[in-house]
Amino acid sequence: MKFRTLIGAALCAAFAAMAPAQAQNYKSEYKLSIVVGTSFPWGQGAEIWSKLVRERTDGRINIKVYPGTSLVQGDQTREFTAIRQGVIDMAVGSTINWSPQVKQLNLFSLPFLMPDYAAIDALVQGEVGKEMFKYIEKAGVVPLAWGENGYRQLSNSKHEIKRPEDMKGLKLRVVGSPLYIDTFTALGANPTQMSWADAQPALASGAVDGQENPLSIYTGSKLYTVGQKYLTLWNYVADPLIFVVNREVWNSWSEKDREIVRQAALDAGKQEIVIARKGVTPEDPSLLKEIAGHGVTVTELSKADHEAFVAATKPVYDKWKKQIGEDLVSKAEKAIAARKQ
Ligand code: X2X
Repeated sequence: MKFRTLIGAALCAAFAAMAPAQAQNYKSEYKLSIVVGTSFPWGQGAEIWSKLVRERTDGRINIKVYPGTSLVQGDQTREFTAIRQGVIDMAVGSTINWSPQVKQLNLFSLPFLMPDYAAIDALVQGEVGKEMFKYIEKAGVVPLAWGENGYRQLSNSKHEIKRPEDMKGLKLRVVGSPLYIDTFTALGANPTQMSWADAQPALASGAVDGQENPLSIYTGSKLYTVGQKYLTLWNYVADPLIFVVNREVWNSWSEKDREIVRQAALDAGKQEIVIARKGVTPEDPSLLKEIAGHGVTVTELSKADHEAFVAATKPVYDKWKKQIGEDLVSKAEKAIAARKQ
């Protein structure tokens, strides 16, 4: 009895000695960056990840979500560099925003590459997704799981868009990859690149006529209240999200905690994709009904009109296929052709 107590006391002392050592390596708070707010599917994914990690590590890893890319003053194209440098510890980020640093991520922005959700899944959940993670690792950041922002649809304040001709001269805000400038220039529009933080006041003041974003962002930001009354559903690109951690932070965690954070990212990503697709699929168009209820003209393309957009952007696709890497793009095309529908 006495011997057992002694051993017990010794063990307690040993653990007590270890605990502060671990606590010293761990920060009291890990900063997680996202572009939009926590009410959006994207933000909910970040919150789910944080919550799962806190619960499963008994509070050892405490994540705080920073919306609005506030850790880089809203400049979302600098987010990836800030993660690499440790200004940001973790993020759930868009492939578009990180494409200036990881050029292969432009794959998802190739116009009309992914015709349906099965095509997105075939890429991110397959070999292409694995290869993409290697490029991100190589760029100095630890990728863990995929999520989804969604199919990006076109809105504007001027008139209905059915054909490329309808885009002529429209001043459109686009995200920070030169591929978007090329795509919208090819369509005859007048694209201008700005952060999402700057885009919202620019839309409200009429400094720009339109923008492109997933419907969850269009409705979540109430863009119909700033004159964005024409919405074209053209599914021209979709941006996946990626759950990542700064490499030094990753290395500072115990093996067990890394596994917890990875599994929590996979679980949160899976849940986030379900949330992101809610109301915007052919099976469940409830969000579209809500949008139309705000007096928005919602336009779906006929097959011929769709083909006109594909043809107008084909030179951009071909140019960027080379820049992204022909092998990678060909692999993606094959994965999509072979997808289960
Ligand atoms: O800036 C955008 O349009 C947004 C919010 O969708 C991204 O961060 C890619």
